[in-house]
Amino acid sequence: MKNNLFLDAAFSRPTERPPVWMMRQAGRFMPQYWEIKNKYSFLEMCKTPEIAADVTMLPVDLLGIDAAILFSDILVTGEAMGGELSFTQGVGPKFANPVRNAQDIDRLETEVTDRLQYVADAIKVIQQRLDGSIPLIGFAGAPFTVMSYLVEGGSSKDFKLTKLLIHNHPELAHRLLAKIAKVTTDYLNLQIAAGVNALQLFDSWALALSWNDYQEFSHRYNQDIISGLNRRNIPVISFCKGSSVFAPIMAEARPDVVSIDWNADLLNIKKALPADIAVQGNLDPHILYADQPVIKKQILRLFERMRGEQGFIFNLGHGIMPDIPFDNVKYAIEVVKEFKY
Ligand code: 1CP
Repeated sequence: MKNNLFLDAAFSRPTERPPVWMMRQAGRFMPQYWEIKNKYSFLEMCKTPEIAADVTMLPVDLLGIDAAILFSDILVTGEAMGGELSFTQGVGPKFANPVRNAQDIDRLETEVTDRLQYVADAIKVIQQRLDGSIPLIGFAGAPFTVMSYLVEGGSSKDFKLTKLLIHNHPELAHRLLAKIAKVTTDYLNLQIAAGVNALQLFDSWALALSWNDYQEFSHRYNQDIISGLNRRNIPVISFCKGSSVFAPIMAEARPDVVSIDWNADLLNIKKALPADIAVQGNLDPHILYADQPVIKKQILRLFERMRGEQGFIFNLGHGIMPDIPFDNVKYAIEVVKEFKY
């Protein structure tokens, strides 16, 4: 790898500056994304390896980040299991056949890696394009977060149906979570076999859970997935919103990196974790709406706080919002790249 900063930091080795990539870096805040999006549906983009590769490469070419992330979505596992998935502009993801009872759960299939072969094909095209310049991060949704979309039938603010399922019918929730976890483990191993250099597990909506429910309905399954990966030399990043609170539990699943939302002081979190677990984060993405001197000040404040620490990857506490100015994202990356420990 010509640029090893990301992998070094992920494995808690020293780096000359923090590496940088951003969640949702291959997306809607880029005018160039819309040039492609206006011609194809979102799922067509994901399922056509050349197009998925084109979009993956946008932030590589235009922003100069230290790691690329596969262009896809966390819900492709739910679709492969039998969910009728669509994405509508302004509405977001929808499953037309939500999973609400034992029959629905039993109908979901678990031997589905063939249906996800298009992702392996995209990874191969992307690696040809990257040509050893920077690492490629693959990813999947964590079972709890994917379950929430399957059960609600789409996005949710309060996860009411998902919570009713786990509280009234925990045995059904566990059956569903175990099925998703099996598919997710196979899917991430498929991505490793196809050539990704790192993996991130996205449990975006774990923050909806209490401490006990997080352990029972999220952490257990993430742990099963992480321990089932053929992960030699492939760092695994565990992300959730809620990580400011859940980080010590997340660390028990033994990822290489825990990705932290913006509520916590990153150094305090790092110090509370085992020394060989790196942290990723944790700028509030809303800072990227602010004036550029503010962006610079906030990034440098984080870096001063983390000075002297090994195992720190700069990222946002969650993804870039679609209406964040492109120039501000570009500026933030320049600020990171000028910094020296
Ligand atoms: O209409 C469009 O242009 C589609 C918008 C879009 C994009 C660009 C969606 C629909 N997904 C994506 C790409 C995507 N999603 C990536 C690509 C790589 C990157 O640049 O980071 C990744 C990693 C994801 C993961 C994802 N999808 C998550 C986890 C991360 C997070 O942001 O919390 C979640 C929760 C989703 C669901 C999803 N897919 C798309 C939308 C709009 C949503 C969120 C909807 C909601 O709020 O529930």
